[in-house]
Amino acid sequence: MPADPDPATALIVVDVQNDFCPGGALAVPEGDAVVPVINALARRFATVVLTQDWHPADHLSFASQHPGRAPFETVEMPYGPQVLWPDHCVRGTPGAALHPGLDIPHAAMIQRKGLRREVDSYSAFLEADRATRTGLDGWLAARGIRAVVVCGLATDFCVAWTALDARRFGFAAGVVEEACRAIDTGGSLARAWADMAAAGVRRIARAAEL
Ligand code: VGL
Ligand code: ZN
Repeated sequence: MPADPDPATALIVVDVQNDFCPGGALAVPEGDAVVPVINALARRFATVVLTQDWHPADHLSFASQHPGRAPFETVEMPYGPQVLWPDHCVRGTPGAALHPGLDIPHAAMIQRKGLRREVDSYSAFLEADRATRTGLDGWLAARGIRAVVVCGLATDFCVAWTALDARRFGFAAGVVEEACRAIDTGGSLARAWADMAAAGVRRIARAAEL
């Protein structure tokens, strides 16, 4: 059994929600396969944060809000390019609920994101306008956290953006590959790993290597 990460390292479990799992509105291939891996991983961390994609029903990241557009197309928003998605993780719906197999009773908080109609938020730290902070950076810093390990769904969107922003806010960051699954649209997965490498995010193939 590998040694536990030191207490200044937190685990961030990103968007392990029904809509990102098989049968969900924006199903990530094998998305539910991360659940047992993450349950075991979380037991090694004193500080665990969960995130939850939590959109209003008319969120502007939904293709349904853009007549003539289809899911996985890209549009220009005031803050830059935005991939359009199927309606997903509508706040309060079963699809937005955390996967029922997730078993992390000691998780300290749930960071919801994507609440404002006009602005998406892949990152748990900073919305897509790149200006609005969720407050997670301060929450972690106030608890003496200096490093984060990120896992969950999807590798190439919310996991990657969260890990990149962790670096931006001065945390050491790693991503556990076997505890993630990707959407991989338009080359997004390769780009995400390249961006993370450039930002100094550690790529950890297996939890046992932590
Ligand atoms: C996500 C697309 C849209 C994610 C969330 O959790 O990676 N991807 N909303
Ligand atoms: Zn979303």
